[in-house]
Amino acid sequence: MDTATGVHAAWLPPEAFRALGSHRVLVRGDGPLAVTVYEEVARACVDYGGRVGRSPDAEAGPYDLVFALTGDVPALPAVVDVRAAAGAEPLGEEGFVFARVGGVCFVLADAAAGLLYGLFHVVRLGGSAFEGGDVPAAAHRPAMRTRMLDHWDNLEVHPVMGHVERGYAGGSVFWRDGGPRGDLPRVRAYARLLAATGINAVSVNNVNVHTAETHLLTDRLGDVAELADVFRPYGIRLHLSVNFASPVVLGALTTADPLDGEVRAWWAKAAAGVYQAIPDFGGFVVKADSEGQPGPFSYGRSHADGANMLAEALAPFGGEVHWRAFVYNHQQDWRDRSTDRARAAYDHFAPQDGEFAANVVLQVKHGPMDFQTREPVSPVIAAMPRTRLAVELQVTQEYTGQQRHVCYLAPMWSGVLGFRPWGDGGEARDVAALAADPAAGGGLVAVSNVGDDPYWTGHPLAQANLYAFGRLAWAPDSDPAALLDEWIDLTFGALPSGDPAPLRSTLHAVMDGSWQTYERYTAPLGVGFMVRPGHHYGPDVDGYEYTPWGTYHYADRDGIGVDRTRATGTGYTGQYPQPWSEVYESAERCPDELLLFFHHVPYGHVLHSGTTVIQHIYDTHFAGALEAEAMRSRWAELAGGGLVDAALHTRVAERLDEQVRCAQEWRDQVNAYFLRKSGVPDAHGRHIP
Ligand code: GCW
Repeated sequence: MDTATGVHAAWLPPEAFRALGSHRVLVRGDGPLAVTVYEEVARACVDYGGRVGRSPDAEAGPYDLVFALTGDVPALPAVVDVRAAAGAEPLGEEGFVFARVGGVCFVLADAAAGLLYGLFHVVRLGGSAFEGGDVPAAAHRPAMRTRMLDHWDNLEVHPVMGHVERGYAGGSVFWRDGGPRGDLPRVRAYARLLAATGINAVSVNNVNVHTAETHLLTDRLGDVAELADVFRPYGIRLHLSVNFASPVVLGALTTADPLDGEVRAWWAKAAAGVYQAIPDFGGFVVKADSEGQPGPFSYGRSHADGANMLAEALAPFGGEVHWRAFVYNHQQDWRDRSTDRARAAYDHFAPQDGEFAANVVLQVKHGPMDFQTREPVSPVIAAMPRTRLAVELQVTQEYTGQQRHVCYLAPMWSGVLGFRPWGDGGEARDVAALAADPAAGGGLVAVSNVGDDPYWTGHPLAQANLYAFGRLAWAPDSDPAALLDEWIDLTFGALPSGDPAPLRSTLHAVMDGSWQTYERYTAPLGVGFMVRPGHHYGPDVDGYEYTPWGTYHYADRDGIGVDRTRATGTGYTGQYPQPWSEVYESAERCPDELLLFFHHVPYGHVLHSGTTVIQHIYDTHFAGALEAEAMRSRWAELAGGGLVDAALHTRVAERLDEQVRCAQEWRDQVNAYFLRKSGVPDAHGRHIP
């Protein structure tokens, strides 16, 4: 536990700074970010006996590591050719060059943010930064301009959704009892953890903006400014979720019509007020006309009308609108087979491509439904070349075990980011490239999994998801297993035993495949949901089957799945470009893991894997539950070995007990359900209740 905050140090324990803090370090540069770098190094030097200086005077003697801005002639070594390392592209506000020449390491950047990211690069390198021969200068730049975490935090405990909507790590780190929580050291520790992964934007309140939160925009702005002051030294810009009906809710006007002159003037004034309090404010996040939130539809206006009005208010100050594309009919009649929720975002937004202002970012969930364990990539991402798009992921584990189950999500995200909407031919760009595009990209966003829990994330191993998200936003082609190693090295690097190998192999065994294990014991073959309605934890196969939410599996005695084909179904497959529109259309060509998302097939349908759908359901559910047991046994072997802190070990062990129990519940409910529906026995004669 960190002594200043009383919470777990996560991936920045003092030991992670050992190498840095035991050398002679020069930190140049002015402004709050350079001061942050200096303070980080100074603290590490106090801990580990190194020395930090601000000016390269001869008396201070030689340095082992130099942080300097490229314009800083006195500190800049002629030996490092920054421009050659950077190549044709500028380093940018956040990029840096790292090199080692003649035994001295250099972190050089055009702006202080680059020094900050370079600092954490050196921290990740650990002792190896200072060992060996010369390292040629190499440029490091973030792939995504915006790397953002959204909090779904309420100011007070909501009667249904709690303090943090879909939060599984206690209360909010920002708010309590309707006002600021007041624990700024913890907020600072959080900002620091995020900066170390590369995050540069945070939104501090729920996208479902209730009354108290609506006031953050105006009379409660001071509370937001206070948080912005804490995030600023770590290069993180604050964003606010705003209520589209603010002009009405805050009592000033009788309409929130985006084309009304008074409404526009109201927002312009509100934005000016925000920038007066927070000059580097990032912008607004908006959930409009979605799940009951107000929006432009009430006034017969379009999403573009609504978003552009807010964009106009923010534009003079350089702010952006993150307008969410999560729009669908949540009051659907389940009897109506023609409405398909998966179609909704594309149907609403694709026709408006080109209509959004330059400072509007359309924030699109990675899949067409809602953060399920397995979904195809949203077709919206390829459908709007003239709109800036951000891809939204969910670090909080709403549908993936709610931080009671180990579910390392980086492999899933990596698959999303590497998906090529146009296949391998022609314009073979992947999702990451689209989100990162300098002109049309809006970056990568995720819903945070953090709360006021002493381990930040409830499940200590869920910290790895937060870490990996930030790193993937910086470098989307990172290998998820390598990111796990980074996280292990930083978090558990300084083991009392001195040998991280047994812990490392255990963590890989438990975590690497945990997302697929989770998939095996939950909803099969991409069909999704089957969770308990409302809170979304644990199995309930028909829980959403006869509800208005548009989340159905259509299982009957003969088969299961949603027919989303053009030929006989909802036509959703037509929202994809080639080749996927053809691949998904065909039950023969569709990848097994998405078969039931796209097709309704008989239980006897044979998968590419060679087994039938019904046998696949039995096999995966038996296997998934066994894998959960194996994860628990593997973790138990660490007990008492001194490789991890005893309290942390116990916390994980307890959660693994729950994971095993829940996985068995999933196995039994799903298998029993399909045995009863289909009447087809398990080919291996295993017990199905
Ligand atoms: O995943 C769903 C959640 C809602 C959430 C919504 C959204 C904030 O169940 O709780 O609301 O998505 O993304 O807006």
